[in-house]
Amino acid sequence: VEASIPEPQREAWTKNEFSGFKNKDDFEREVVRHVETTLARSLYNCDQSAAYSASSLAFRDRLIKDWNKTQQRQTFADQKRIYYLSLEFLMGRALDNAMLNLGFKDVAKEGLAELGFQIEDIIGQEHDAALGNGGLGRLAACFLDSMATLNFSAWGYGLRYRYGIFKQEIIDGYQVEVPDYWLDFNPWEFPRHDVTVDIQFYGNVRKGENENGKTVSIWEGGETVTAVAYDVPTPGYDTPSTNNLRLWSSKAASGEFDFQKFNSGDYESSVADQQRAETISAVLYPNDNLDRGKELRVKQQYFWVAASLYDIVRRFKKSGRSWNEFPDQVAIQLNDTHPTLAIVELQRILVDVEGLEWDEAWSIFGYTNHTVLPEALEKWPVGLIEHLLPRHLQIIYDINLFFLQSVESQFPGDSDLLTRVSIIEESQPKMVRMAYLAVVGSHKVNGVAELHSDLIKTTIFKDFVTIFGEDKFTNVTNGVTPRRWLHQANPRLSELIASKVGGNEYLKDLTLLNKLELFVDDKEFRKEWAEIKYANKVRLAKYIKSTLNINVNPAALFDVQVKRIHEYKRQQLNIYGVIHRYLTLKAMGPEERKKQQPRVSIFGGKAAPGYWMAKQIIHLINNVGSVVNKDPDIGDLLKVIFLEDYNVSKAEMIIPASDLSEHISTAGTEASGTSNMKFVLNGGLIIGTCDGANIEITREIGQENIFLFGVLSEDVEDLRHAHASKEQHVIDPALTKVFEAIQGGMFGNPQDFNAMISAVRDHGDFYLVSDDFQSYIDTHSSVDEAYRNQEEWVSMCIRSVARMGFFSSDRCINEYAEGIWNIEPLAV
Ligand code: CJB
Repeated sequence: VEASIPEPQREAWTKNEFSGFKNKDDFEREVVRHVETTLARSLYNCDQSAAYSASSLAFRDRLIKDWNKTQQRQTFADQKRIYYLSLEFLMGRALDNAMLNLGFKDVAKEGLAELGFQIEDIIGQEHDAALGNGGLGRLAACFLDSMATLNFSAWGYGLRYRYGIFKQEIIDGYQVEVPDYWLDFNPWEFPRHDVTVDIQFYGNVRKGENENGKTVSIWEGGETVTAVAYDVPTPGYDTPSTNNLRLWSSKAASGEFDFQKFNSGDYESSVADQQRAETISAVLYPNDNLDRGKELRVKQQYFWVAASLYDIVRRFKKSGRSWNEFPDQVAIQLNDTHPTLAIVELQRILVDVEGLEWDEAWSIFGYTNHTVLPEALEKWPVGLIEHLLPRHLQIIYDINLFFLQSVESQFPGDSDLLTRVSIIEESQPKMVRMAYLAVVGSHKVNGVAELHSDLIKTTIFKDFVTIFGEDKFTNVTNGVTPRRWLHQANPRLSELIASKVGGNEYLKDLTLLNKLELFVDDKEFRKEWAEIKYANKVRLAKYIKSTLNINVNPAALFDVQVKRIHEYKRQQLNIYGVIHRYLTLKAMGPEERKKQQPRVSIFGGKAAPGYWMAKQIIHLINNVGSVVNKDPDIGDLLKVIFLEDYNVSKAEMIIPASDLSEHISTAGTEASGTSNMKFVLNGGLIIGTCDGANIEITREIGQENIFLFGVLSEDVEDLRHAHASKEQHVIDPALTKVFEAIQGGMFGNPQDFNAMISAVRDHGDFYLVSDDFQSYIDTHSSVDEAYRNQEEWVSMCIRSVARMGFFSSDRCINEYAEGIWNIEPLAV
């Protein structure tokens, strides 16, 4: 407000307002201008990378205009805002997305062609923004797209990691991690060096008076690190709404760069202080579904949460409202437990800084749980929190005390219950249970698919359902944005669909896909559909040829499993199934072999660097590939491919090329899965277990259109017990043959795979690989048979796509808005 231009001078502004390009000629002019001025190059040295940079800058100019207008509109409307706190945003590439959401891809295509470039090459220059591990981070990115598209006043808050998820290289069949330094040139962020927050760590707490003479806790001393805001505009589709993703970067606080040391010649240690501050936002922890309890991680969490809350409170206070209106203006969604300290930090701000009463507890927070795996549930040692955030530990104790008192009055004398639900685990050392803190401090807790939301109520949060009642716990089944995962990833299919369902409107109302049912029996339509799938497979085959020098036949059935490598996701089951297929083919005579369905088994995904078993799985897949792919008896009948460095932009190429995808987690372990939705939306079928969103996908598309197998989640406990009680687990005979082949050295040094086999044979087969093996391979035989009837297969695919309307992330966001955030969209 202070710096706003006085009325008389405003005309000079409005008449000179920059409006960005509106047509091809404008676009070309902007690209040339950026090449010549921003990049200081010319037509004599403009390579693809420069053309990418200049195109991105031209689009960025437009985006930031829309961004500014959106922010002004939101400030003016002064309605409730939603803040989505996520430690991961797996955005992928931005240029293609900006072109499509703004509706200027055709303009850019023609313009670039006239300037001498092919648009695909230019799009391909962009480095993915890979600030996430997997499903959780990509979900946050889909949600940003939906929130902008639906015109919600929404901000994302995250960390600006200098290094995103590592780049994976495969060397001699092993995963090698290489740092992903992605910030060299990033046109999509706006540094806001004027938007900073000083964040405190360590120090101690004493009682003292605040400005109004009230006795409060005062946290002082320790060290200070500065958070600097970087803003990333996130455009909606076919709307001028462009929301903000604010990412915090850490740097030494200005007072911290020790001029004393600097001047006295101790330059090194002064720079070391600076580097220590920068370390906080330096690297994304590369674990998926695993908590490693590292001190730097909790520092990251507090740094990000404290900066974000400061920002949120600052914005709220600017509106001049009184505190009791805070819950009408602010909703905060906690993406997993990573931001749970926000609950504690808000309490500190209100009580210690603002001098409000403890009991003014507000229903600001919603908490989304993404996993029931015990190894993924965050716990921090009490001693660590006490050292790092002494005041916060006191507040956690107070929250726990009030909570336990209310439990005691509700269930007098039940000391077991008190022990079970206490936010502090009385272990050695004592731990803070972050999920419990999140449940106690939120007004709604949701799971991400029906089965998962039921499971959290009957397992990890059972006692909390007894205490708080059913209503606090709810379900919001995940979804994906059809803009990126159909329109952008599969433009030809998107166009074909649009031609049948009344244009591109379906990208904003995915239920319109149901109109496709009318064309299931249309021969011409089916033919076009099949041609598009084939073309997508040809493209992937070329990519495989160019990166791995392996020829795969695009007419073969492409069977894909791409996701993080994890025992619970069971890539081991898949590769054992592949070995079984190989042994079966080898045992056949040439005539019989000829009758078999050719297959390409495609794997991709990263293992956490410290997850040894996951790395062995990658190694086995590669070793199997190197034997099978050069076996002359086998030829095109089976190829085994491991695609290096799976990420969002590769997903956009791989998913549209799949005939069959694998979602085969042990029942009850995969909270939802979201790639299952993307694969079906792109006209592929699923082989899967009764787990996560597979169950709801089945309900929507019909069980005749999905290949389900395996034990049910309600039987998993009993089976595990049964295994544990036996000396030696009796293994499925077909799987035994597979193990014999591995141990006979067919796929390299058998020692390398002892642990994998032993997990099944000697350690209780926790993931039930043997229990599910026979039904898995039988179901694959059904897939082969179904694929032989191409007409019917394509019909199944079309029918499935027609019934996928439910799985748009727009539907999710509307459910959150209505059931959790209590917020309305802002009319444009
Ligand atoms: N998820 O990606 C992660 N990381 C975690 O640490 C915990 C869960 C995944 O979240 C997705 C989005 O909700 C789910 O679809 C997926 O099943 C789950 O594993």
